[in-house]
Amino acid sequence: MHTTDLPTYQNLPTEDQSGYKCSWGLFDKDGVKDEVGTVNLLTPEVVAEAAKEVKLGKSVSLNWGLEKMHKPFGARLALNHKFIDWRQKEGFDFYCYDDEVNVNTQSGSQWDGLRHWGHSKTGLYYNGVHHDKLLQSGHLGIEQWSKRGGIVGRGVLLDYCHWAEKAKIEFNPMSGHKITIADLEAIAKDEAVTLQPGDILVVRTGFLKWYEEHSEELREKYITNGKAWIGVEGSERTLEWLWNNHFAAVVGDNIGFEVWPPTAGYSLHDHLLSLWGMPIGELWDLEGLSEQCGKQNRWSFFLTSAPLNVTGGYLKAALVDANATPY
Ligand code: UVW
Repeated sequence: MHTTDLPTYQNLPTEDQSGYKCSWGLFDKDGVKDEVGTVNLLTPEVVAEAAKEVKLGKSVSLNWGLEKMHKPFGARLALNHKFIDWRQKEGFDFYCYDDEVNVNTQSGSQWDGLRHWGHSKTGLYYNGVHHDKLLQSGHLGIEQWSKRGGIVGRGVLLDYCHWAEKAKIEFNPMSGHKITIADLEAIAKDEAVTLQPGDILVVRTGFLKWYEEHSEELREKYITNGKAWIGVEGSERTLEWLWNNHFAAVVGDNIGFEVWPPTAGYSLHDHLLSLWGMPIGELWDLEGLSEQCGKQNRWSFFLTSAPLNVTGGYLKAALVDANATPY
């Protein structure tokens, strides 16, 4: 479906059980249920247009070090990294090491896939698959995004952290500090960017910067055992704005993109992942990108990402190998 054919937020159908606006069925084709959600908006035309963002050909990695989050929130597994020395193996005389990595994919830069989150009230995942049937169904596996060529398009960085510092707005990333749509609109104006349908919205909150600048003790207090983080506010206005801009995906440098704890009824995970099929990128390293965009005073770029290619199964989310090419 082309973005011009999409209904406005007000005209989206209402999902029967949750009572909320929902995109299920919009991207179905020839009677086949859609598996990739708003990634459908990354059409060849949108990608070709996005490639025009490349001016100088310099790229910035958005992939935070896998080993960085030492003690993740919610007792999620941190990186366990093993080296395999082939010299120790019987019958081989290579000089060679392999790596084995074991990690909860939510503990680092990742996309929340459509199998990660069902609606809190109904247990329904994108396009109506129930939690209890999901793993047997084979639907909504992260590999579907790989099959269509990964996630590639025009990224736009709305740099809240940079803007707030400039405007002398004090905020604590380890609190339920809400980034509102009025803030995001003010930032877009300040950066002189015009949002386009099919854009990948990238919001730098300052969460990851805080992490890098604080001790293990404070990280443990406010993240491992934390209860509140900075993020985008959940509200009717937020839903309307995110949908009506027809973003293909959203990304943050924080744990959940949205503020935590979420506002009752307005969990963006519920609405974006379950009701719209919109990927949420989390814990992306936006520090280098912010620096480069600031230097050039140019806040849009060509963004490529290769989600972890593992077929359905029990996978909740994808590691991300993402780069932005702002120059
Ligand atoms: C939160 O924990 C807020 O989100 P996720 O499960 O996507 O990390």
